[in-house]
Amino acid sequence: MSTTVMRTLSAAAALAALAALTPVLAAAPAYAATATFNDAVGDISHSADLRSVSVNNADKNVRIRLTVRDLAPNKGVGATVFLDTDGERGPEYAMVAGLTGGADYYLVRTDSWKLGKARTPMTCSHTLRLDNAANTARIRISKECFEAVPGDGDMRVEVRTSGTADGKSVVDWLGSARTFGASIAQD
Ligand SMILES: [Ca+2]
Ligand SMILES: [Ca+2]
Ligand SMILES: [Ca+2]
Repeated sequence: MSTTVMRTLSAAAALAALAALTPVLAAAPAYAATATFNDAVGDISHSADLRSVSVNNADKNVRIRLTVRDLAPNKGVGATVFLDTDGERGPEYAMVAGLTGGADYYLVRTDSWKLGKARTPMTCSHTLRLDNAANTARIRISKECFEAVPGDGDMRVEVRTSGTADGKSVVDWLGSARTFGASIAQD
């Protein structure tokens, strides 16, 4: 092999190495206006198996996209999205959604991971859209829903999906149960 060819090859190898590095560098900041959190595949054996959660923390709305294994209308999948708006332990709000057919959903204030007590659904602007083919649910919550808190609008999110198998309830938490992901800065 001639010296020229060797040089060309090593330059190409260097470029390939750089190209391989770039996505890693781009994905490095965990603290950004948009963040994606992946959950284990197959940690529950149910259509509700949560795959990923993307959060866009914009000025007027927070948008959360959930991807599960199978969102076909007859699968009986539900989800609860817990929101931390004050940077302190525990959620302040939760959006509870049936991800099936009629897609009933509501947003409540909470001071706990348990939503068992009677709650009054909030009337501020929030929506849920399902894409059965893509197995995604897209949630939008207006920032007007949240009480003004000290800080600059950073948010943390935890998600629990749920379903029923053989008469028993199964749940899948995003990452560790009752643990928020990295804080997401507002745009
Ligand atoms: Ca999962
Ligand atoms: Ca909190
Ligand atoms: Ca999980």
